[in-house]
Amino acid sequence: MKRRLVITRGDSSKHKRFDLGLEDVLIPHVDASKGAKNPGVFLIHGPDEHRHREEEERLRNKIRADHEKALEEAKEKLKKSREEIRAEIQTEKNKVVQEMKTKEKKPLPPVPIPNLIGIDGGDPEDNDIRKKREKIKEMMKHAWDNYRIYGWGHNELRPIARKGHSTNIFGSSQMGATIVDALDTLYIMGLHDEFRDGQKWIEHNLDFSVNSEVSVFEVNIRFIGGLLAAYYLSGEEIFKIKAVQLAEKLLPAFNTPTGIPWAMVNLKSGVGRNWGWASAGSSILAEFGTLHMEFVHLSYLTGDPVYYKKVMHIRKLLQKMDRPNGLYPNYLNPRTGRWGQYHTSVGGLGDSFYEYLLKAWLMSDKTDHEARKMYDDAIEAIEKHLIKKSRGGLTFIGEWKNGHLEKKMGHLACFAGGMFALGADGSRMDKAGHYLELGAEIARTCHESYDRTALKLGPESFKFDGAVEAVAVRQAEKYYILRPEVIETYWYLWRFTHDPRYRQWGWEAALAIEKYCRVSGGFSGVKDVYSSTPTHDDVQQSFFLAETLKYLYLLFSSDDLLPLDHWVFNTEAHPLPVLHLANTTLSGNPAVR
Ligand code: DMJ
Repeated sequence: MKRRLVITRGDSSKHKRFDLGLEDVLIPHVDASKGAKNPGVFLIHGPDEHRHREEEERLRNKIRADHEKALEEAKEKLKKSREEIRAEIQTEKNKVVQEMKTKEKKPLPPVPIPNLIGIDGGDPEDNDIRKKREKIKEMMKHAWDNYRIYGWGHNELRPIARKGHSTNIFGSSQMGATIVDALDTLYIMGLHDEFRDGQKWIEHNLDFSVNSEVSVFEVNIRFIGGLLAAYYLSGEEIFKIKAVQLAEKLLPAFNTPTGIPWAMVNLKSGVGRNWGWASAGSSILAEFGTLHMEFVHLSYLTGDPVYYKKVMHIRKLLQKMDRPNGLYPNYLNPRTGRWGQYHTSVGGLGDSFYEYLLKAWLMSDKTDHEARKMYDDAIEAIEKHLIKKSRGGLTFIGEWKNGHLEKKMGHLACFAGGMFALGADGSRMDKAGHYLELGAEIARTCHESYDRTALKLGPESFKFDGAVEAVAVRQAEKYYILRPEVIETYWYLWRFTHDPRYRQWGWEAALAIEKYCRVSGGFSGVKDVYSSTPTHDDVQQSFFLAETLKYLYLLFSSDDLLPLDHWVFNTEAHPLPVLHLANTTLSGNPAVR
């Protein structure tokens, strides 16, 4: 069936013209009369006590009803014999394989590439800044060259053992994650020989017909994001082709009763499942909520609305759900469409979902008002319930767990400083100044978490508890794995304020990485940032090349390199161009295909 997806500007009534092909998702009716105690109760703050008690009661009843329903389903399942369950799984598998086989193979249509502005250059005028930028480029060379020698084709590098490394997110095959993740950083740094080397490997070796179970989220942000960015920057068709091939392999992950994708999918069989550790078989908000940017670009480049429909379906479903205190819980069951454990965080498990709401709006040339509204609503609830000031005056973002606020902030949550700054312009009731200030406060807190360590590198998470401020308490939280979020926030704040402190803080971090993480075979994470004699974890993460070094390089570049009104960075720092879609189809071609 030929379909046309029309994106219109401004007038929200015209949004009805979107042909999303959405299926109705039934959110179960809750019988509030059934009772018994339930542990997952929320504390609700505010002036109207009575209303809050009612709300609390309603939530209790809902949680109770959800639990009862889940119990019933489990009982039903147990009634079936092992053979019946096996047969059901096999039927599902066959269906997926069949769908994949019969899928029509279409050549990719030529589409006009959006206006690509600022894809190279960025030479700073100041000599000192130029030298710093050169140093970051040298660090990139060191990371890449050692991966090239000791880890080529493997997903990541063990810089001390000098061999390849991988984790379960990449599945069991060698997919060259570091190559794909690093390409655009190489490109903007002008490391063209290295870029071409990577391109050749992708052309000849990157194969997705492997019997390997990968993380849908990770593969999307690192591989599809990385390939799309490399395509836009270089114009080399091979990257687009590979991105689309891989995306097709991810589609079976969406074959769930609700359309909320599984966390993992087997690239060969198409069979999906969720992480065993995720609450009650749930999918994770930051995973299924971090597909939008890449999937919209895939539909744009292929003219095939399938990708767009998948992510818009997720959005529609989320819009229909109840949100306790306006907050999105991190877990959602893809079979039942019900929330799992009520845990909300702006760090791990939640983070990039919020980021992608904002970036969907930015990427649509600020025409996707629905996404902007969801972002504004979400951050208002976050600010009300999760953002607090410590005794010492540091603003932090806590986590909402089982009805109370845990005063703990993850390194991952530090990206939010940049997000608040990026979303300041266009904020509701013109609170731009407020959000820029909030972003700056988060940047200061995260800088403190670095400054209060022996290595001047931040821990994985830090607490605010009495006299403890921005410091990790448990041994298991003291590591630094070359993560980018704090530097990412410095960069956004630098772009919006040009306050020299952000370059200074970024440089402090770069020097600390150089001093404590650099080894002769590359760069390694460290196990305890409070110990002045660091122990290395012997992993050079692919995001170190994709994000940490890219954000540092941009921090010491002039603003005309990848300007933010033309580019939107995905959550793995892969730049994708703003799509000016008004009065055109998603394929970029005004004609119906
Ligand atoms: C990256 O893979 C992405 O930034 C993701 O969104 C979460 N964190 C890692 C790096 O820390």
